[in-house]
Amino acid sequence: MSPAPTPLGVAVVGHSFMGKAHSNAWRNVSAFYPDVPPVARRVLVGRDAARVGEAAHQFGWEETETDWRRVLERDDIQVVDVCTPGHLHYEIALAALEAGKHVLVEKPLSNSTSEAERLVEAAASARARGVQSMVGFNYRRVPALELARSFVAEGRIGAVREIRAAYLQDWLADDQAPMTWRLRREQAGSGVLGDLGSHVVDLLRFLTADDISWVEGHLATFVPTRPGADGPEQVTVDDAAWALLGLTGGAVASVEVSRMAFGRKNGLRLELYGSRGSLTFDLERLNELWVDTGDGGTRVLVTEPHHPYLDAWWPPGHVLGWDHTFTTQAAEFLHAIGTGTAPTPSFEDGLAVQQVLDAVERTAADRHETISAS
Ligand code: SOE
Repeated sequence: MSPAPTPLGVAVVGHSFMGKAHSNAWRNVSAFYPDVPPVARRVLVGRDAARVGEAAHQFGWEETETDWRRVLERDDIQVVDVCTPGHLHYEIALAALEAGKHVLVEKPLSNSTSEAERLVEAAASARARGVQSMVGFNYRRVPALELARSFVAEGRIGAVREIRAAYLQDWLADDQAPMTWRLRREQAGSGVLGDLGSHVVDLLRFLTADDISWVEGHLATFVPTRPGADGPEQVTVDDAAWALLGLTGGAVASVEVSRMAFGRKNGLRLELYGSRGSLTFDLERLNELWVDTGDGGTRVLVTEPHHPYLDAWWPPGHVLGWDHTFTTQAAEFLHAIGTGTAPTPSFEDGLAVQQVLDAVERTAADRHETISAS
C-alpha cells in the first residue's frame, strides 16, 4: 500500500457566516471527494480570540490565530481561504499569493476594479509558479445551474434572447435592523449590488459563456440611517439595485437585487428565454430545473448520479442544499491544485464582475432623469 498523501494545510481567515460555510466545506471535502488532495484544517483566523476560539472548536480547526500575517509565514499552510469583509480581500489575497499560498477568495473578489486588476496580475504571476487562485462564486456549483449551463451550451433552448434575474433577501427590510459592515462603503465597497449583484453577474456570464457588453443601472437607498453601536449611523451603500445588461451573444438581461424584499429570505430566480425554449431556476427549490422547449415544460429533479456533482453525494431524490455548494467548490479548488490546472471562477472572472458592478454604479449616477407630472 502506498503511503497516504501529505494533506494540504488550510487556513481560513474569517469566522462569521461565510467563515462558517467555508469551515463546514473544509471539514467535509476529504470525506466526500476522496480523489482530490486531502486537507488538514490547520488554522482559523479572526481578530477576536474568544469568538474565533468558539468557531474553531465548533468546526474542528486545530489552532486559531488573531493575525493573518503569521499564517503566511508558516510552512505547514498551503491554502489560504479569505472570508473577511470585502475591504480586506485585496491585502490578504495579495500577500498570500506573494507568500506562495494557493488562494480562494469569497466573492466579490475585491471592492474596486483597480484592486481586482492588481489581484489578476498577482494571480497570473503566481500561476506561473504553480500557485492557484479562485473566487468563491459558490452558486456555480449548484447542480441544477451547472446543468442549465450545459443545456445552454448544447443549444437546447437555442439562442438566448432574454434573461430575467432577481436575487432578493429581506434581512434589511426592517428600518430598525442594526448597522453592519455590509452597509458601510469603506468596508463593503457597495451594498446589495456587490453582495448579491456579484453572484447574478457571475451567473449570467457562467450560464451563457458571454461577457457583458453594455450596462444601464439604477440604485436606491431606502433607509439612510440605521441604529449603530453609538447611536444612528449613516448607511453609505445601496439597499436595492436594478440593471439592464447587454450580453455579447445578443441577449438582454434585467437584473434586480435587494435585501429589503419582505418574505424573500434567499430568493435567487433566473429565467432564460431562448429562440427554442426556456430554463427557469429558483434557489428556494435548488434541486429543480424547469425546462420548456415548446412541449409544455418539464421539471428536472437534478439528483441523478449522472447530473453534475451528484455522484459524490446521495442516491436519487436525496436532495442537496446550499451548504453542499461550498464543499464542491473546495473540491474543485483542490482538484485544480492537485492537477496543476487553473481553476474557475478565476480572478479574471472576479475582475470581469467587478467591472460590471462599477459600470452599474456609474450609469446609475449619470443617467437619472426626472419626469414631472404636467
Ligand atoms: C448575505 O446577503 C449573503 O450571505 C451573501 O453575502 C452570500 O453571498 C449569499 O450566498 C447569501 O447571502
